[in-house]
Amino acid sequence: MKRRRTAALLSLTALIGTALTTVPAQADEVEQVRNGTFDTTTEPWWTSSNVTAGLSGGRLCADVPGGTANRWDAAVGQNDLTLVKGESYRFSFYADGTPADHTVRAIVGLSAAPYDTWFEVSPQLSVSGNSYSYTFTSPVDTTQAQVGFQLGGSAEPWRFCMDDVSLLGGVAPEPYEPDTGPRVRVNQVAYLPAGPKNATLVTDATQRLPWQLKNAEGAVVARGWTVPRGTDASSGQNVHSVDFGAYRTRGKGFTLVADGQTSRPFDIGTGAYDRLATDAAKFYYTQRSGLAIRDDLRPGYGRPAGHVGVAPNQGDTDVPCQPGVCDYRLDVSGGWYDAGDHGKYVVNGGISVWELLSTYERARHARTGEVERFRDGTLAIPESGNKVPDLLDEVRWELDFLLKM
Ligand SMILES: [Ca+2]
Ligand SMILES: [Ca+2]
Repeated sequence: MKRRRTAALLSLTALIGTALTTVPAQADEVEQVRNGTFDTTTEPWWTSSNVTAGLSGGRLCADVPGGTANRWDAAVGQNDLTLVKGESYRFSFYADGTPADHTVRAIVGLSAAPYDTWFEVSPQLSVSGNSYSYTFTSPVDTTQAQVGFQLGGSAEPWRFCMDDVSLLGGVAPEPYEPDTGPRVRVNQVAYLPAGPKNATLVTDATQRLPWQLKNAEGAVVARGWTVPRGTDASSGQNVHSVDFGAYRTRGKGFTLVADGQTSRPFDIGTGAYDRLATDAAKFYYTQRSGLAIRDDLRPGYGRPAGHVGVAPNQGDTDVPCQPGVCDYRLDVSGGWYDAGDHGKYVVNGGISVWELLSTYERARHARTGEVERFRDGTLAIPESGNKVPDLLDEVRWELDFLLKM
């Protein structure tokens, strides 16, 4: 037995030796960025004409004006970098922003029209600063590459600082390893006390395994056996299911333990979904076109009015027909955006109007309806306080648009 193990070890060593000698020689890591450390100068970095940049504490700091529309309306960058197709690069930099929570769009792209972008990230910056590092593979051969830091799109002026900007060639790509959490997958929002309670265990095991449900103090409150289910077609993983629906006690911070893994904590209770209907109804206000969205009503989502005949959005107040179909023009401002692409559709909007009006009708007339949930003042919209139920105010915004079409 001992001799056989020794033989196995020897052959493994031989295999490793073979593998090491066949790894291709790696290209040298070469720095592509010039003066990324800003020791004595900001040369050869450029700025857009509306940005003032200078040295500050060994960093490049840029004062960015407020009131620009697009990310690329204010920028700092360096041109004339060389990229080799198929080569991997590590793009890294330090950055900070004042006040907090501004984002920078950092790109590697073409410095001339059509300004192709080959790599981009948009980290949110802190006042105290962070270091960022990414790898990507160049899809092109070029001597006209640019490293750019796009700073525009802010209503308010702010200050951006960066240091240790690096674009290192010849770097092996880092394998992508997503963090999918513990292999015991649960509903992390909450389970309803009287409802079904299912979880999934990702495992190589083919036979059933024991599971334990623990409360927040770590005490086992229920136990059972998993049910092997084979390979899940969509994920390609071998899975077992866990059914702990018989446990109906409310509480916070439960965990499910199986196969040596502990799930993320979860709750069993009724409160987790109470806000869902109201939050869903409040969503429509943020989609309104032709109206400034108030940040005091939707913190973090405030923005100027869109599509009111003002640059950069020229449309909606004087829209011609498709040529050859009709010859009139319409003011079709207002309504709800269908999605982030700012499309507005009669069919999609009509379905939404119908659903919201049905919701209101059901709340008024159904035996389990709660009309108070949509009364005036419930949705935090500009019409809250006008003595009209807020759900009807919101529907009216789209109905007025539909009548213009
Ligand atoms: Ca420096
Ligand atoms: Ca109202």
